[in-house]
Amino acid sequence: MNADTLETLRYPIGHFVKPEVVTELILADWIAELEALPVDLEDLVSGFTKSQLDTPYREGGWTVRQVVHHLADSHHHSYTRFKWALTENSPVIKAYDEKKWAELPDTKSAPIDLSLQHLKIVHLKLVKLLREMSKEDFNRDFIHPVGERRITLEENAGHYAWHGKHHFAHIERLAQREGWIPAL
Ligand code: NI
Repeated sequence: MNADTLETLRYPIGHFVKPEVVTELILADWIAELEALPVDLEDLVSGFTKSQLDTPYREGGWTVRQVVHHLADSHHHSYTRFKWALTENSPVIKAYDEKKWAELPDTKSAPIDLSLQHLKIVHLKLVKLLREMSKEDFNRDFIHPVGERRITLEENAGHYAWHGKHHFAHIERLAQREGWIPAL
């Protein structure tokens, strides 16, 4: 397998690139994408068999089950980061070891319905929050301890809209390659 293929498998929709200017339209699109993710994901995976759920999305990658649980873990963190930044001044957030988290039993082998429900509720609350945030709220920020990077809530919204689509594409492309769903 050449490097290009591995890159395409790992980043099927490319990396997140923050637009120079985030217009209200772009922000509204990101929020709509966050709103759609849990339902789209459930539609995609709810008919999968146990062995399909335990298939890695690429050689050496996470299984479909791990990807679904990772989305719940990750977006739960993101929701908390929004709340921290809205209530504290530039707080330093806590990173977590997502690779090790993905090996814990609630991620490695638990029914995906737990995380589909978790993700659905977290996104309902997150979207409610985002839809009522002002421009000033979106300019608030937190500090990520890795590289001490300052991340605005505007960027965080875009990043997690991308992150949902990124992992959705992992599962969708796998299902198309395997013939579980029709290819486009
Ligand atoms: Ni991820």
